[in-house]
Amino acid sequence: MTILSTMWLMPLFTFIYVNGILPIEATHHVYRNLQSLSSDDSFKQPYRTAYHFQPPKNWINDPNGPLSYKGLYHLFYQYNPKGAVWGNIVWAHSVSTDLVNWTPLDPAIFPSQPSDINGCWSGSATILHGNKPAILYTGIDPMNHQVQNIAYPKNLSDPFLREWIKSPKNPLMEPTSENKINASSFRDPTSGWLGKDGNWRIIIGSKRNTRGIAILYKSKDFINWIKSKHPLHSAKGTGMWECPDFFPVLKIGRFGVDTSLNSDDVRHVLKVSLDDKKHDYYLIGTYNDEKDKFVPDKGFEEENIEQILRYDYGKYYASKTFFDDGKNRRILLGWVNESSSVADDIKKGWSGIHTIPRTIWLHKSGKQLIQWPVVEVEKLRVNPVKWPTKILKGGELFPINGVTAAQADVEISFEVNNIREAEVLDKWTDPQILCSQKGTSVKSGLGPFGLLVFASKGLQEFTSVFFRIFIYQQKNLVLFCSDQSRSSLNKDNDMTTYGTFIDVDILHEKLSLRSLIDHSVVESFGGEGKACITSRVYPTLAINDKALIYAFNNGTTNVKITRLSAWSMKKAQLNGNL
Ligand code: DQQ
Repeated sequence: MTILSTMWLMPLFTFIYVNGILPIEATHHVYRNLQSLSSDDSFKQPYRTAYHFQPPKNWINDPNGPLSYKGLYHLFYQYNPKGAVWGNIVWAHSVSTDLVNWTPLDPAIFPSQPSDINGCWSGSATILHGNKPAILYTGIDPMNHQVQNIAYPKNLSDPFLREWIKSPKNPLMEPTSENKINASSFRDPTSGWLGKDGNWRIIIGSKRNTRGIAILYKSKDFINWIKSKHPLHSAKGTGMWECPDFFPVLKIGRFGVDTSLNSDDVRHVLKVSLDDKKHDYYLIGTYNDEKDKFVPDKGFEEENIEQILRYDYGKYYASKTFFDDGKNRRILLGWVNESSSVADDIKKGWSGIHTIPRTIWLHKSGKQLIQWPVVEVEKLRVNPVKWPTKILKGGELFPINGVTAAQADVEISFEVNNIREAEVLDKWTDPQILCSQKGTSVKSGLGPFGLLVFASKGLQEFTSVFFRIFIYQQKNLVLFCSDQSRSSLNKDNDMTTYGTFIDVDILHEKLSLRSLIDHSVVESFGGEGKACITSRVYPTLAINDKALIYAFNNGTTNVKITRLSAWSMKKAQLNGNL
């Protein structure tokens, strides 16, 4: 039996009563009795990641305030210093020179003044004039109201930015009866951007009834903030907008740009983490900085939610970008929650990892973003394995030998010729449902073909990441899936199959897949970064050197592997691996 089924389970949006005063609306499951429970030290640790970010123990969630300063990357993150479930939240802090190897520092921001005494929740960093970083974050006050605070580095000549001091003017923004902001739905300030009028702007996530809102504030000095009459954007029926992010992307090219840039050369991206769906959705559109309005090309109100773009179609939430001015790129960081039971998280003593930081840019079509693991992660690659071009006949399965299969980076590309063999799809179906209905075992004309990872010798366990080609309305439609349904003999895990359609023209392009495999995570990039799916899996047999990887084709028609490159991955320095 899992703790999920015990009396400690409280529903999402739980109202907890602190000191008998007012409730906190929590966005995470709240298990009061487990918040300070230490782990079972005898538990073997097959699921700790070797190169995906995680601290040595305890719970983590959202990446906060990423920034680059004096040659160092700073990552802050929501952290429970006392246990493996959400609670006691502080801003933990790590630094890196390459976004791959991380050194831990002491927590940067923790409850210390009335305006954050009940918690230091998510927020963002902004580099102010004179290269001075500032952090805006949500504090939970003694009334359990969500308010916005500022903190500055104590010593700007310390590149580690170890100590942060809070303004005595906190809170800078708070819900009042005049501004009619909902005190339990007012959180996660973005990085600031400068308008042409010289004023800073930020947005803060909120909701009114079920309308999700990006509340806009403006300021001349980053201290005194005035709420704008109109939000930057809002959409009915979307619920609470957590961790909004708003930034420009160049119309052409891969370089990132400063968050304040607005010109004819850029489009703008608004990302919101929908609390009701627990997914990160993004809209591409135009930002008019005179009217302070963002108009998406395709918005939540015009489209079905399944047709709104997501950063990742797997387990992924509360992401945030920052502009890396040293390398002129925009970097995206995201939180990947566990898919194991709370009882198992308590046993292993930790919960939550981050994805490999991804560089993002606008695809030349202007219709979607492209994401690719930062190039620095390739420093971990060793012992390359390469295949010559290979035909993969229907029903064939080839082991990819020579790599440490539980800790690997695999790139594979397929060429598909007999397009007319593809299955006809009569009506549009939610791709995630299509992936789980058809899974890995249902054969079709073209597909499934792809990779089996974390496979045990007898295939009692495997996770498959694959493509399946359909003909829909006389055109090819490519389905990209990550099927966890056979990933573990331990059935206490969430084994939901994930999937999305992917915009690849298979008549003229190869169909590529890259998977970053790391003990309990498979982070996959389809179509050269057009779609990402991150899965958490907990095999019981296919662990460490017992894990295998295969290329497979379970369709009836041959496909050609035009490229297979695989590497074992070295361990990164992750705050002291256990
Ligand atoms: N996590 C934080 C909130 C945010 C949520 C609390 C998103 O600030 O809205 O840990 O995961």
